[in-house]
Amino acid sequence: RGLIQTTAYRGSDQHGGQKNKVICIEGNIACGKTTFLEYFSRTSSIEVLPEPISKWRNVRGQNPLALMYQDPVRWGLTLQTYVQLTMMERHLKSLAGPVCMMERSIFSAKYIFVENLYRSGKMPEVDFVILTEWFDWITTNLHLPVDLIVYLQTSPEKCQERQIQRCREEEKVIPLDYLRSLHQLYEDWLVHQSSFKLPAPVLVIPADQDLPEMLRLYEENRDKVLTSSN
Ligand code: DCP
Repeated sequence: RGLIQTTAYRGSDQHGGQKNKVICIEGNIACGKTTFLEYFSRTSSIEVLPEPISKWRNVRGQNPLALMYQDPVRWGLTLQTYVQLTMMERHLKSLAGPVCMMERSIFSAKYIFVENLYRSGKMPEVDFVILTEWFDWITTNLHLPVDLIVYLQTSPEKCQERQIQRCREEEKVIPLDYLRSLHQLYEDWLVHQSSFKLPAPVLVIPADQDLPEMLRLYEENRDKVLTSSN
């Protein structure tokens, strides 16, 4: 415990005692998180940590993301255990720079994806309980601060359109109902704020528009994104 606390503490005190800012970008599958992160990494001097999806598609030659989509009951725990580990790593890394933006968080991994597998009957209770034990231990014993959540709010139909367009092999089996369930969980958590504890204040940006309009909206929200976390 001492070692873990020292590591997290050292990270958060690297900038002359100034607190680091951590901004998490949240939203449904294919809502445009990557575009948002790219835009801010191009136009400001913040550090950006994209979602570790390449690791989820290839860990020592294994593809737990594809396995989970093929058979969620069998492989949901496998993928989500690894997602939880890689997100925890990202949170600890986020403490190394003065302002850091990261794609999703350990919180949405648990409150949205694990929760959805469990509620839809695709994750056995024992798997859910074990993931919950891990999550509770991590969030109780490690310091994983978040200063702002940016929620890119899309309709499930728009996400499906974008997800079909980008044509990621593993995702070809995703039905609209899956995107609808994730959407509902996101709305309950970040908009109605009626399900799980929020780790930080939320800024909602509507994100159904085409790219030029989205870039305009990002620019319009630049100050809110970069300063509301102060
Ligand atoms: N995923 C999952 N469980 C998690 C997190 C993600 O099953 N806890 C899955 C959902 C997607 C893939 O991993 O199939 C990652 O896709 P995202 O939509 O999160 O990332 P993108 O880069 O595609 O997002 P965007 O299109 O918004 O940039």
